[in-house]
Amino acid sequence: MLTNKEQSLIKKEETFCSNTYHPLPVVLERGKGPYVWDVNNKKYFDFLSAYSAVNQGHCNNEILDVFINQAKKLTLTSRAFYNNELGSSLEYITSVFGYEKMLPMNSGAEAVETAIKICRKWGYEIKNVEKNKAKIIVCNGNFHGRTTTVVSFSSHGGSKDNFGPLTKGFETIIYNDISELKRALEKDKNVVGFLVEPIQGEGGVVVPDDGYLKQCKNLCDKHNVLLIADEIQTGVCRTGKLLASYHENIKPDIVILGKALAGGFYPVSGVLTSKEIMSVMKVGQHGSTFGGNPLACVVAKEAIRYSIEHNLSQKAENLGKIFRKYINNIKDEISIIRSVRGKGLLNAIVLNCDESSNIPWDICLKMRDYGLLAKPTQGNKIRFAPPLIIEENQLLEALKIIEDSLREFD
Ligand code: IF1
Repeated sequence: MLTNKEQSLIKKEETFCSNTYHPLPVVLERGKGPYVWDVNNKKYFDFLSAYSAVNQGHCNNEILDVFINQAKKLTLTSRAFYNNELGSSLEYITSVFGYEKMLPMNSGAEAVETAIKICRKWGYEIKNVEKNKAKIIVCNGNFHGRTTTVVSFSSHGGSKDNFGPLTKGFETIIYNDISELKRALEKDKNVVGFLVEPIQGEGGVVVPDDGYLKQCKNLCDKHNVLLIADEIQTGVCRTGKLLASYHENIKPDIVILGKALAGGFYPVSGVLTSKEIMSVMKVGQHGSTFGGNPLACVVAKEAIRYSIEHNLSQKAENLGKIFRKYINNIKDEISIIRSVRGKGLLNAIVLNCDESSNIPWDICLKMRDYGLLAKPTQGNKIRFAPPLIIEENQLLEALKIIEDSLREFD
């Protein structure tokens, strides 16, 4: 039961905000580490982490210090002037990820848009594709954001219907089927890029077969096509490596980062690539008022430094194994569990119910009552993605809540 306070806050949000979401009924007020508290001071494990944006934990102290110090000094200059933080922050971030250049933006969708622009321009100016013929291959079940161009190649009707006319120049292939990519590359010499998520998040945590990305990279190289990895959700240690691409030892031509790049303090995104590819972008051809501002720069630098120094990749790798093993162990006793899948701490439990069932939602309500927040995705799946700073004993406590909740739906 919701308290009067919660009901009135929910009502206010529904009245004054656009109604494009269906939130779980819980009203949050503060967070620390892996926990959030609601307006009644009830504590929860946060197993969504703002869709993997708070990998470093809520209100991370070390990022907070940097954030406050910079906020007192200088927050925004625009790129009309130089600022003292942009160069050194990008020097650090590019060196950590092994790229030469970064184009800083704010939201994830903007960075995807930016990568598409860079890729197309590279196609015309370096690959010499005929004017206005450049094509980018994308995957069925993708999620890359909400802008008009990005929804143009979404496979999800609700994200694109009645937002047309849509942007042309994209072809959708089946994810995790290398023969599809091979066919698409062989049939059209105007392909300039392949945009792919190393693990599909919104697709329901779809982990491709081992070797898929590696084969994609080889095919792209063979056809002189840029492999663009959308690591907005999978990047920054979430899947057990700094980038999910590292699981297959590949270096995408372009990497897109967002979300945890700034630990939840600030919207910071960016496109990483080589000097050669980035060189197609010239003065006046792209920009953003906020992109590359000094506050964003120091926060991103600190968020990455923190993630590396605290070995969040290794933590995600180890704890992810514990998570999947625990669920696999109880799977046979609890018939509502069909399977568990994921990498690192990006996991989903697939439920034995159909995609239109209310059971996933009801399980999330039950977990909420027991003190854990997560949300259904793609009908019959629930995504579990806690902050990576969660301790093993905390994870075991959370797993008990998940188990107890699932048992009630057996
Ligand atoms: C919503 C999902 C997650 C992303 C990838 C780009 C973006 C996202 C791989 C765009 C954003 C979000 C946004 C949020 C829901 C959400 C989501 F459920 F839809 F799939 F995370 F799992 N590439 N993902 O996952 O980044 O512009 O939002 O900063 O739009 O409702 P953004």
